[in-house]
Amino acid sequence: MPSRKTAMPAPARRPAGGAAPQALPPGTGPGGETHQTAGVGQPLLTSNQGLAVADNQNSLHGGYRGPTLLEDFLLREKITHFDHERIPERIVHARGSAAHGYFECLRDCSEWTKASFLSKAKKRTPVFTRFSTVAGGAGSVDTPRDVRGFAVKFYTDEGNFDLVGNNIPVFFIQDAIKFPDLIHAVKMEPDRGFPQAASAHDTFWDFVSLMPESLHMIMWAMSDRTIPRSLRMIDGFGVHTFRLVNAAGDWKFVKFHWRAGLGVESTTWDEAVKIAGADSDYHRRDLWEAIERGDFPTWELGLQVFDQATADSLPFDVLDPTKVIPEEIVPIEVVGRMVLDRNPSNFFAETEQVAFCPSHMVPGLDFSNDPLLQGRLHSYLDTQLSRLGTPNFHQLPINQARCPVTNFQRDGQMQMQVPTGRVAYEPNSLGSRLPRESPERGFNSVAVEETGPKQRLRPESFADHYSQARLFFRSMTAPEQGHMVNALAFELGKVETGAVRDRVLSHLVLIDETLAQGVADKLGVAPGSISQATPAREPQDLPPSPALSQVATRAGGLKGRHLAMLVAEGADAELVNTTKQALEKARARVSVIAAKIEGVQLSDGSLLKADGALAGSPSCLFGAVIVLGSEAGIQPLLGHPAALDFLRDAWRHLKAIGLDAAGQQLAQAAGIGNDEAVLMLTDRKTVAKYLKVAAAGKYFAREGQPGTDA
Ligand code: HDE
Repeated sequence: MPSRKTAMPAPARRPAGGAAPQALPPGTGPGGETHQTAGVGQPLLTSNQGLAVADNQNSLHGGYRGPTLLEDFLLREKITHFDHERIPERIVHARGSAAHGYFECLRDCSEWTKASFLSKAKKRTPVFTRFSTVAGGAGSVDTPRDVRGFAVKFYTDEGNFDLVGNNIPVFFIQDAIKFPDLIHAVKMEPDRGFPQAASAHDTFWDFVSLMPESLHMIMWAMSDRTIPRSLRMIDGFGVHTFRLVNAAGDWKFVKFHWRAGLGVESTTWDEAVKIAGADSDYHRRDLWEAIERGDFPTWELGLQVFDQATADSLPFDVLDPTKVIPEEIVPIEVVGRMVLDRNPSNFFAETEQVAFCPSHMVPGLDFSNDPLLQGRLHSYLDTQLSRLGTPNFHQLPINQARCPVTNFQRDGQMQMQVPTGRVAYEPNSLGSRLPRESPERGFNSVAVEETGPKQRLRPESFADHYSQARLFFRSMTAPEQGHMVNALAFELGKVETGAVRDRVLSHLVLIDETLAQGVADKLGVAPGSISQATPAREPQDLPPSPALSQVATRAGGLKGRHLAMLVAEGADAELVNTTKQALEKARARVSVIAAKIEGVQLSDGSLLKADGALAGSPSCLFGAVIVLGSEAGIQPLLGHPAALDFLRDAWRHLKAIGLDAAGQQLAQAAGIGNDEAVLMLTDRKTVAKYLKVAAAGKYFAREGQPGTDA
């Protein structure tokens, strides 16, 4: 039973002006709020010292309407805790969303590695995976054009292994010493504090135009990979070359790949921009809701394993993180899968406090000499000290290893354990059952030989900055190439300094003439006026790698996709139900959108509840759309800007559009065109046809038609 109480024993308030106190209505606080007190068996609200709190509504005042007293230790404890609720956000990858799950090994990998989590089929290892954007702050939107972080903490029975990767297999720079410069260039410009979460500004393009090693990554960044539809629809990559080591001590090189079970899917640029306004938490919400409804996202873990001889035969250096090894050269072996099946219980305690470090390693894996990786081995431990404030960050529940942690490290801020005994050093002879090193089971670095002078240099083998940028561009399908041209033109169109734009063009022309010309046209740069940069090494034509194209490799299907049915009053009940059932059978998620959130009445008089009101549910939020209504019911929507934009945007964003006769009236009013992805829905058969078209994803053949982005 809620019990209400007033703030003061004397239920009276003296209005300003000194008039007589007025009685408060019984059961309300002075602000009219209601609150509960503890009933039998209910937990008590306490202070952080366990003291039961009698009144959580009012601070302690000296006298009736008097000042708040310094004595109010409960007020001070609560406010002080609140004042310190934030910890420094990550300097990069501040905006993130995460989930728990497991990694399941699918095959015995002991020929390559002794890592226990890869030792036998069906072995499961718990994981916590955090996805992120790079440039924006923690409160920034989910859908800027940006690389996505893809960090997986494996809680293995031999200690934690963190695979801290991205959704793009290469990186902007080759040496860790350039990272602060890269990040300063892409973040908000320091004098003005904008733009937030955007690379489309002078300092970023100034930097990259002076650093041609970034060009391959720029090609990826300007592709559709950086505007994903969902975090469930991104691939992940370890980026660097690592090593696998087996029980005999033999090692091979390895590159890690995560492949999204749903395939890779992206929005268009205009869609991403509109989503940012319609739902700035779009990706976070999508991941959370999918897991809540049991639609667990999955990824395959693939390995590209190769030896030194293969590495030596490649026309680039495998230690250079700006290069991929095409799968056509070294195939990807699938060795496991990851399933994310549980949302965090507390965003701060888990998603915010999780501390990833590429230096968190397990026996059976080892680093390579990639100079970017080597720098990361320092940076992450250091940053955790600054963010979490103590070398004991590993004791936070989300960071704790799931195997025993026993050593002689002691004390420090926020020590949460109570170590016992007098021995806190090693070697020792005074205790029993104390932890001891193990040459057999412990982590051993591969004893590779290193020789040569100590010097600051970039190896000659890192000098080709254009060939793989070209390889990437030429491996894309025509629509993907078009999107890259548009993206570059958009970004450079935001650059104020002409010399920076020209310098970027001077690199693009070395990558591919049509790319450079396409961008130049959109910028209004006269043909023939593009100068050419001088490459450190002449680019080569490498064989294209169709596996790099997300369009060419799209598997199709509606599973896990979110579709919208905009339903107007009086829509045919049978058609609505048939369509909804067919979509659900295809394992899509369907949201009913109506002009009013309470829903609509269908032709048979039944009430169809809406999942979203039209005003807050623009079509950019969905993968494909349907509009159903009736002659009378559609009328109010024909002049409704949100309804017209619903279809105009669905058309512009290349979506499959299903319409009944009323829907067609709306389409006409919206002025959208007609093509093979705009389908008339009348019955089960036409619905089945629509499903097939929608399952194919975006209808790129529409691009260039009026109302779409050319
Ligand atoms: Fe990171 N990076 N990074 N990075 N990075 C951080 O660590 C850094 C790099 C990546 O969800 C920071 O805990 C340096 C490559 C992800 O918590 C910081 C260099 C790749 C995440 C840091 C790189 C990444 C981070 C910031 C160049 C892909 C988010 C907060 C040598 C392989 C992890 C933190 C999460 C986070 C430094 C380059 C991926 C500052 C110095 C390459 C996914 O330590």
